[in-house]
Amino acid sequence: MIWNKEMECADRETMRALQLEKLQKTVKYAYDRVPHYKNAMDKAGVKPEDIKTLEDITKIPFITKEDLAANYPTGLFAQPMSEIKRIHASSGTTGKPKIVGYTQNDLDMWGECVARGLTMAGADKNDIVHVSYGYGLFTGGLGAHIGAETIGATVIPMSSGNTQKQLMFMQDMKSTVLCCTPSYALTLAEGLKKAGLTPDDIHLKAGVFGAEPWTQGMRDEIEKGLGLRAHDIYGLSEIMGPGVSMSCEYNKGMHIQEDYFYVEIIDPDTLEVLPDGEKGELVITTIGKEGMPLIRYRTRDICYLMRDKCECGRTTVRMSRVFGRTDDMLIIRGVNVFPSQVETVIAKFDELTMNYKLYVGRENNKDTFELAVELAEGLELQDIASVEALRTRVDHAMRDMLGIGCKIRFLNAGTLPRSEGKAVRVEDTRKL
Ligand code: DLL
Repeated sequence: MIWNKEMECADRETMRALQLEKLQKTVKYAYDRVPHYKNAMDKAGVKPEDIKTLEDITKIPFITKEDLAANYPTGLFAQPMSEIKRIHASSGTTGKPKIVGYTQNDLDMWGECVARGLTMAGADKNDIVHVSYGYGLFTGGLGAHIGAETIGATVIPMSSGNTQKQLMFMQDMKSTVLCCTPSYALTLAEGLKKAGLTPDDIHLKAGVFGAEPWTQGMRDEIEKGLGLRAHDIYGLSEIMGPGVSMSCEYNKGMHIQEDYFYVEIIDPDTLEVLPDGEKGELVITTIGKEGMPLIRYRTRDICYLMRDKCECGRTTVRMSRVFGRTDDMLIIRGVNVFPSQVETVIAKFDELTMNYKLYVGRENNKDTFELAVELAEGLELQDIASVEALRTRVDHAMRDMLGIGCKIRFLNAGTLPRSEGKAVRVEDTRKL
């Protein structure tokens, strides 16, 4: 168990003083060692000594995905390769991957962050942590792994895929904590049911799910299907991987590891910093990373911050769940649509499963928008009267949520491909 009360329960002034000290160090370190920061700060007319308060961070320009691409592969590294002990990379949808380098201290810090998260899930050395995130360049597998090792748990490095084997190990090895994407957790729950088993036949007590947006509806379904308490874990390769933040047992947003990450929320259009509670783009500054420090990294993830007291006793700022990414947002017939809004609608219908896909295209100069969703077991497409009545209700609910209608295609249960990692929810042929 790793609950670092000194950091996680610090009072505001103490935490802010620590953050300022670490921020000042980071800015100077990056300015002195990484040409990108020197150039960007010189251009903005700001020197490391100008950072006198935490708010002075706004004087420093943002760093973006595009800057990472321009410095591919290792141009943002602040240490020679002899000090870089691990490389991870995020695939990205286009172009070259984003390469990230970790020093030994960075890896230790990562272990500590994930360990704090696993502790929020109630895990300790007596637990069997079943890691079904993919291992490899993706940070999910090895990130969960390092955290589980740090708390001294028994780790099962399953990686993703082969659902039947996963379930066999889960039963035979009595796994107690499951780490995977929420969409793969659903696939596992479905596999369990198909095998004629119930949550009572396995031993999971908690799940640590992240790497993709998910809704409360999906959480309810996973908790029921696997008989565990689901926790949300957030992170991104560029910054570290999983463990930047994680939800505790009260499920009121994710506690950010503030002694390692300074966060801001900005309006993605005006780039102004927004107050707590307002939804915008999350911007993260690493205050303690050596291999590849990032100052004011625009994550593209949309969420808001909360600072009210959490019953668990941790005083760290919390981020809401991620509603989507600015670049996941679809603009259909001029209306902004996030897949998570569609998921919220689907979750309201017992007749539907959470297996869905959105198809967006263009015909005769007009956007087309279709939702394909599987019917729950017991309801068949042949049952025309009930299916048509359902279609009308789903159509109304979609219009209420999104402000635009869509074509609805129902599928029999089990038709759509199942996710083993991050689910692919959208096929937008307009971009092709
Ligand atoms: O997905 C790191 C990770 C692995 C996080 C395992 C949690 C668990 P990337 O592949 O670089 O890294 O993708 C990062 O995934 O910017 C978000 O858009 C999304 N994401 C990550 N965690 C969550 C979450 C890993 N809990 C991108 N909720 C991020 C919603 C998430 N979206």
